[in-house]
Amino acid sequence: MSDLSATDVTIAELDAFEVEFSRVIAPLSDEQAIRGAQAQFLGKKGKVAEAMKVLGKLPPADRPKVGAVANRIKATIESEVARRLGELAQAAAEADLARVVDVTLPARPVPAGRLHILSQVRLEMIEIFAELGFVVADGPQIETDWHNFEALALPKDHPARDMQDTFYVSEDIVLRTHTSPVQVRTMLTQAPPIRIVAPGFVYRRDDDLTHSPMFTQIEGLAVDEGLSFADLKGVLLHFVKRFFKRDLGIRLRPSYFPFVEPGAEVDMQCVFCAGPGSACRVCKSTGWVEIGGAGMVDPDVFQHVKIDTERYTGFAFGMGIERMAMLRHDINDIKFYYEGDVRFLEQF
Ligand code: FA5
Repeated sequence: MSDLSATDVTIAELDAFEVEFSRVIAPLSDEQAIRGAQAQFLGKKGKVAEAMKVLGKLPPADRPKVGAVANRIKATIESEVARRLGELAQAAAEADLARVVDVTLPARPVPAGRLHILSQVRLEMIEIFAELGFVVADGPQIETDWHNFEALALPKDHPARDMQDTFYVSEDIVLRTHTSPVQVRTMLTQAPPIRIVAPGFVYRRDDDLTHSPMFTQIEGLAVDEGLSFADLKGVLLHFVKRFFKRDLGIRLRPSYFPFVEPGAEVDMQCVFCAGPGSACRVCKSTGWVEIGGAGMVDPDVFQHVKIDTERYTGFAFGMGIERMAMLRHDINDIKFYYEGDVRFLEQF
């Protein structure tokens, strides 16, 4: 056997650390112990450092070779430590998962937003009228006195103005008290035939269980040659049957709105009781509930918007959307709509 040089001995010693380290680390199963083993070999006073102390005594030409072996051993040990720590972390994560997640449990519902009940009802109403050829029209909520009242045959100091107690912004500007000014705006900008529905917020000094200072109405207007009261009744009857998905009747009670002639209050059969006589808090045992106003467009209004009264007739109607939603879903206080309580809103 030839004599081994000091260089060969050092390299053999370093090589042996690789095997030794594998043996030391194999049974270890926690991070601290593994880090300890790493320090035992690679620490400042570790085995590799100790072995490298002889470097200064080796022939200068051999030193790079020994250094390279030392670096390789260092890299091998470090990568082995990283691999083992990775395995430990993975096993810990899996154990955690197995403990926390029972995949057989039913899923928790994810809370999802939805349309407000008034929006749902508004869209449904629009859809039913759209089937009859009505398109949506819009108008401002801050409205001129002229559009809201005067053009609708309600001149200043007309007693019927008191029917809708008004929020005035200035002498000539109001928060619209109904959606009827959209009739005026539409007729000023479109020639007949006209068929529109106009949903939107309106404002009145009004506040009780079924009345709110801000609420929503939907207006309907049709102007064409030969339209009659029978057409109005047909549209409203169709709407009520479609909206409540029941064969309900309507009745038109003579009433006064200055912008229609003849004018009527629209009643529908009560959805909550078996008719007159049964104890019902909604219709107060009459069997009928009021849902809005309607009538034939007054020639006075046509004159304001310059539509030929000889050639055209028209009908109009206006309903409260809160009211329709109350009847549809048995809601007994109008404030529920506006309070934003999710326990209420989630029911729809
Ligand atoms: C009107 O506002 C008329 N512009 C309707 C109309 C249009 C008549 C076209 C003729 C032709 P009225 O004031 O009755 O009418 O209101 C209509 C509906 O709005 C009522 O039936 C009711 O359902 C609803 N309503 C009225 N005031 C309030 C309020 N303060 N809060 C909630 N809903 C209301």
